[in-house]
Amino acid sequence: MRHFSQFTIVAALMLAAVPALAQSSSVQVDKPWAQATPSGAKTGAVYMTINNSSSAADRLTGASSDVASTLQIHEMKVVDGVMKMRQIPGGLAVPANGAVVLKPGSYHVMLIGLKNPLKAGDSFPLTLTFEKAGNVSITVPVQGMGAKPEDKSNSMGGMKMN
Ligand SMILES: [Cu+2]
Repeated sequence: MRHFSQFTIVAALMLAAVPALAQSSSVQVDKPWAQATPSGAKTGAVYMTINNSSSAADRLTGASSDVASTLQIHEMKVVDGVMKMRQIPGGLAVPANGAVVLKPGSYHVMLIGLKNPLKAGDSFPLTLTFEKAGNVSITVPVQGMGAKPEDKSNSMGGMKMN
């Protein structure tokens, strides 16, 4: 029955591949982190790298988390010599087969109306909403004030898909 057993192995391999396909998403979030905030602070910021493995561009249109009353997608720009930040109209573009980096002094997810200060060593859940990829839930670790993300070796931060 050699022929039959070879078929069985092939069928088993095909079945094993199904769960992996079901969980794949075009958007993956790498190294999310938030900066610790001083006590009394009402705002904070979240940074990350968003990778898009799809051949179609996507767009980060919103975010939600229990740690703050409002979350906005912001950019920072120097206008007339002054660093200003504003909400990005229509959301943040994530290029096809590319990535966008959210980092201090640039793009970030703004936490407005923080309920408690963000303490280094803590982490909190956050859900990102993409135009095409839908909701992506991540866990955001909080790093000390002045922390550089390159110095830390945070893993995927407990990423999972909705
Ligand atoms: Cu901001």
